[in-house]
Amino acid sequence: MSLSLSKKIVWKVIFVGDSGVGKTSIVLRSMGKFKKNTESTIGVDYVTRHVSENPPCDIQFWDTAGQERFCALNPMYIRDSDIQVVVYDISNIQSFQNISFWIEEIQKYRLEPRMILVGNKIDQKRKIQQEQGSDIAKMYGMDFIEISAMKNLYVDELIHHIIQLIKKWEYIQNNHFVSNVDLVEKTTSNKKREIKSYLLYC
Ligand SMILES: Nc1nc2c(ncn2[C@@H]2O[C@H](COP(=O)(O)OP(=O)(O)OP(=O)(O)O)[C@@H](O)[C@H]2O)c(=O)[nH]1
Ligand SMILES: [Mg+2]
Repeated sequence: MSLSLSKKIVWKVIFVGDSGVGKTSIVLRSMGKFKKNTESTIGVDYVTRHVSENPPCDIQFWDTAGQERFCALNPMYIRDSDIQVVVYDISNIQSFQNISFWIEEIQKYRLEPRMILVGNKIDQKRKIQQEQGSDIAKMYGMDFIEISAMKNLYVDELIHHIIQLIKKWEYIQNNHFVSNVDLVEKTTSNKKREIKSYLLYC
């Protein structure tokens, strides 16, 4: 086994969106947890998830504040991020209307962003149709998925998709990993087909 196979890389995934859309809840779910009464996030926090697939890496999920008064730090973390997840609440029209604000913030601070649009709270009465989310995602060239952090619906698919994106980049950046990545791609190809059916646009 070559030395570089044990190389550990940290990837940064940032979650942005209006206050109350469920960013903290999604980040907690990514670690297999859920808290019914989350406090509004002040500043920025992160959790780290270790991925053991070859090559192993750590993924940091950065949870930002949606409240305007706590947003001052967000640009610094957007600039430093590899993947940007924009979250809205499918039962909250305002949070959907504000998507463009969050996307523009990302575009302001991150050259060549890699953005994913997430409609959360699909367990709630819908005010935003799936096609509306998918149209916006298409317009900005984003991937799109609808989930429920509370009911744990499709959160695994979102996280799996993020991991696959990162693996693809590792493949491009470290082409000496070709054979290992091929292996991962092959073993996950069935799962990837499943995910495609949840990801409405990629
Ligand atoms: N019904 C439902 N409620 C959810 C879901 N996800 C989160 N919530 C609830 O929505 C509320 C806000 O969730 P948070 O995760 O704190 O929202 P946030 O985006 O982190 O908010 P800020 O930190 O203020 O930016 C909490 O009461 C959560 O329990 C979901 O999928 N469905
Ligand atoms: Mg929060």
